[in-house]
Formats: sequence, C-alpha cells, structure tokens
Amino acid sequence: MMTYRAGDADDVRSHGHRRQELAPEPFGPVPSSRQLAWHELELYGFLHFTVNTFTDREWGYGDESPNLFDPSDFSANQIVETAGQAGMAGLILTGKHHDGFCLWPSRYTDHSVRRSPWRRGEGDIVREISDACAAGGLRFGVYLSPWDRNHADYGRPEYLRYFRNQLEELTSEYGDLFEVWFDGANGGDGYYGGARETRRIDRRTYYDWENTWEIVRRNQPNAVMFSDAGPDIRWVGNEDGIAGDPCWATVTRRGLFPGVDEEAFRTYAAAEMVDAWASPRDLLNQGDPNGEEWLPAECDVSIRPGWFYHTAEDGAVRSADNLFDLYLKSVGRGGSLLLNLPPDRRGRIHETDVDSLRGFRARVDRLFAHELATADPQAPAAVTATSTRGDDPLFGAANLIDGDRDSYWASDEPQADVVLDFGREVDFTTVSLREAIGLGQRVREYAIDVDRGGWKEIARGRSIGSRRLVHGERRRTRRIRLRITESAAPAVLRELGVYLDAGA
Ligand code: FUL
Repeated sequence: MMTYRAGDADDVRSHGHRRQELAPEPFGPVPSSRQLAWHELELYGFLHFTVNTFTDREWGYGDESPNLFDPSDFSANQIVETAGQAGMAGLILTGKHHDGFCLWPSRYTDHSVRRSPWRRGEGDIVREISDACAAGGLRFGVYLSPWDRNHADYGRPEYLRYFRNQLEELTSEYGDLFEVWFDGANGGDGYYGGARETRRIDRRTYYDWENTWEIVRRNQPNAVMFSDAGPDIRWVGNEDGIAGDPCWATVTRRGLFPGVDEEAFRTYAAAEMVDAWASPRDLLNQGDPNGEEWLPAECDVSIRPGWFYHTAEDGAVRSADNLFDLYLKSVGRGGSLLLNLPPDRRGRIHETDVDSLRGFRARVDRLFAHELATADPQAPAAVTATSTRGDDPLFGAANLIDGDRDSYWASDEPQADVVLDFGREVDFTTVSLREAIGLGQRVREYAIDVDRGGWKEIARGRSIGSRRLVHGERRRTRRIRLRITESAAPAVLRELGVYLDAGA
C-alpha cells in the first residue's frame, strides 16, 4: 500500500485519483450521476398556472375556454427573480395541468395559449419561463399531467400517443431540463371532448411508463423524473413539505406506482412481510433503509393553501418562519424542498408571497451566518476521529471541515466518533451533517454530544444521507462530538458543519 505524506499530492486531480483507487466499496444502492446532481439543488420552486388561475379552481374540468387565459401583466422575469432571491436553484412549471390547457403552443392540440387572447395567441409561457431561468441562472423543469380532462381520447390507447407527443415537444424544444414531473392524480370525471363522463384507467399499465420514461431519457439524459414511484425521485407521501424522520433515500420500487395504489401496495407488503409501514404514504415518507433502489424524497408543498392562485387566499400565505420550519423538515432531513409559488392573474408572484419569501431567505441566511469550525483561518477547529480508513490522511477527519464536496472522512469501523475541538468556548445552535452518498447511505444511528466537563448527549437521530440539519437551542461548548453508533458499513461523511444561528 502507498504511504501518504501531506503535500505529496497538491494537485487536486491526483488527490481525486488516489481517493478513487483507495476508496471504500460502495454500500447498497447508490445514486446515479443525475441523482447526485439533483441532491445538490436542495431548494427549488413549483409554478402552478393555467385556466384555473382565472376560474378560481384547483382542478379544471377540461371544458374551460382558452379565452379565459389572459394574464394582464405577465412577467417571467419577476417570477424567476423572486425565486432566485429566495435561494431557489430552479423552477418547475405546469406545462399542462389536469384540465388539459397547454401553456405552450403544442402542435397536437388547439387547447392552448395559441387560442388565448394573451399575446394575441402568439405567446408561449413555457418558452418565456425557460428563457428567464436560463438568463437568471436557474434550472428549468416541466410538469406534464398524465391525466387530461379535456382530451377526447383520454382513457383509450390513442391518448398515450398524444401524451408522448407532448412529452417529446417539452423535452426537446425548451433547452436543458433538470426535472420532469409526473403527477399521480389520474382518472375520474371530466369533459373528455364533450363526453362529460367518468373514465378510469389502470395506473399500473395505461401509460406504459417504462417506454414513456424512455422519451425523457433520450432527450434529457441529465433530468431526473419524479412520480410517486420514481424512477429517479419519489413523492414524500404528503403535500405538507415534510419528510419523515428518519427519511432514507432508499426504497424498493416494487409495490409503488405513479398514483399511489393502496391495493398494489398491500399485495406487495404481504408478499414481502413488510409491516413497518401502514400505507404506501408512510413508506414514501420514510423510505426503507433496506430498500433496493436509490429513490430520494422530494417534499412538495404550496406557499398558499391551494396550488393555484386564489385572491381569497391572499391572507393565508405561509409566513417566513413557517417556510423556515419546512426547510428544516425537508432539506434538513435529506430531501429536497419543492415550494409552489402560484402566479396570480397578472402573471406575477403576489406581493405577499414575495415578502414571505424574502423573510424566509433572510432566515436561512442567518442560520448559516456564523460557521464556527473554520471561520477563523488562523485558528481552525482541530478535528480527530477514533477510526480512519487505512490511517490515511486522504480519508482523515479534517475533510469534514474543508468545504470540499469531493473529500470525505471514511471510518474503518461501523462505530466511530469524531471530535471537533474549537480550542475555546463557542456558542452554537446547528450542526450540518452530510454523508458522501456517492458511496451509499450507511449511517443507521448517530448522536451528538457537547462537552460540559464530561460529554453530554444533546441529540440523537437515525438517517443522515445527503444532509441532516440538527437545529436546537443555543449551547456553549469547547468541543462537539459526533458518535456514529450504528452503521450498515463503515461511515463515510463529507461534512460536519457547526453554526451559530444569528436569528436565534
Ligand atoms: C396533485 C395535483 O392533483 C395538484 O393539483 C397539484 O398539481 C399537486 C402538485 O399534485 O396531485
């Protein structure tokens, strides 16, 4: 084995090379490169916008006239700037919601902006938002509702061709997408080209998902796809923006289908003798540490009670503190936060929402305002571990505080402690942990202690995954200890951050 000497490998590339050579074997399911990139985004926005905005409904029936869609002062820039200032890394727009009205001039239907008075039928909301995102440095994604209450063929095989044609348009004509969102709500009554009846589909077979997903893979190999069952990211099982605690990134997809299917789940649960989750929603919320696929959770929630804008809800916009709490319960538990901002009838994000978002951003900034381990470059905290892979500094605990997302501390034992010694008393409120998830989710239980003239445990939890924020009251200590008390394979962590929340 090679012996490492500090300074041997100043060249980052050779560090990377040696690290790869000597790295621990991955454990269990691991994220794809598109999933890894998605994990870095953490916070992004949803835009629900269609004829519903003008009819005051949540689910349009499908018989709405395109004439209704006429935002008086649409501004993609105002929407994208608002999202960017809130710290959002991207935006996902409802290209078509259940009512079937298309925000882009699809070649395959007239039920679109082409028939609207807005921009005299020459406008394209998808284009304007995607362009504004590109200009503003945000990623762009699309929501395309599989259920279409307008289309005459919905429920018949012919509709699948229409749906795929639209997916082809959206994934090939609007630049790079980071995410494609498939809603689980499916089938029921609707206009259906004038039939006005109830149509049911078999959620497991109707969309031939495996082949439908192929369109996205071919056109957008880097985009992740969302549904209740993946294939890349999963629904978190509620629309409250709250991940389970624990929340594992792994799950077994058998038994899950886009459109939560209780019956299919029960069959699966009985066969697998799974009794830990009462319903598919529980399984989606918490994941499964023994799951066979990497399928992390996305927490979707609206800033208002509804997904679409309603004037009557102007007084019910989530406060900055409420959004901050959701951030801790989603991003802070290893999921992503997909926060819906519904454009109003002008085609802008309402002032009240803008205010809340501004407050929310300021709140998150305050949380991370004082980083304690490396804030003083003259006197960084000393970090030591009870176990380090091959006793090699390449995998040393110092990597936990170096701010480098590629370097990590690797333990040689399933149980190991890390101590961060600040060399002076510090006040802190928050600990940020990240596993190096490229090697799998390994930690099963951890605890955090402070030094009160003897170690005192202040927090204990199970999953870490891509991120765990442990946020609590202000405490004073000279040293912090992280104990990995149980791990399915020796722990591999990339970050141990300690912060004093300036807002506490
Ligand atoms: C649900 C839909 O039915 C809602 O209208 C909304 O789009 C939400 C994000 O997903 O299933």
